[in-house]
Amino acid sequence: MYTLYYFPDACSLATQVVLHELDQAVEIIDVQKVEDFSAINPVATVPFLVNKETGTSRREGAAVILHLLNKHENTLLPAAGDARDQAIQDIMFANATMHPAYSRLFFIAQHISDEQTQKKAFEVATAAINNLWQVVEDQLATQKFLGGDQPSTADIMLTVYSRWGGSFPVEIEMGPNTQKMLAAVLKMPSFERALAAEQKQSAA
Ligand SMILES: N[C@@H](CCC(=O)N[C@@H](CS)C(=O)NCC(=O)O)C(=O)O
Repeated sequence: MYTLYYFPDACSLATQVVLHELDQAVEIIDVQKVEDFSAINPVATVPFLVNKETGTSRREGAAVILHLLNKHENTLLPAAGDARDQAIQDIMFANATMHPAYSRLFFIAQHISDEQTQKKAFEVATAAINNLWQVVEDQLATQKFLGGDQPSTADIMLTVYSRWGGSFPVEIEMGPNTQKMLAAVLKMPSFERALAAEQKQSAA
């Protein structure tokens, strides 16, 4: 049994989806309802995962997900060889390259108030994001998902980030292969369940 600290619609949503894929029980806690989250996680970022049986905790999205995939039997991460290396590369691409590219949008909206400077910054950040989605599009030219025929962890992570662009005055461009991949991941029962759980918590 796990406790997952999350922020609605944030990258922690991917961790919750993975937990459902692994059939692991999870209680989710919205950090906005926690009085002093930095006392629990000094870095104050989500996802933050606590194993309720051992009391041990994990932070950093990619490390949290790899910890879960190494611990619980699954088909999301190939067991060995080149396929496993590629899957880990895809996870790191999502977490350490695409996520920070989107994070710039949040930073610009929060910290750049001059209209012209903000517009220019959004343009530069959007071009970088679109370039990364083109990399995804090219990788999906010969396969439905980044890992092959079935959704991989990286597909789940990218789908979570793809939902963020709508909150900003930017035109994010995704190719047809990417759009099909995202639509398929959005329909996964584990993804729908994770979204519903967050919505239920927010309403409570
Ligand atoms: N390197 C961290 C970054 C995670 C991250 O930026 N999470 C965002 C939500 S998507 C967050 O917690 N932001 C709040 C903050 O940075 O204070 C990870 O991969 O877990």
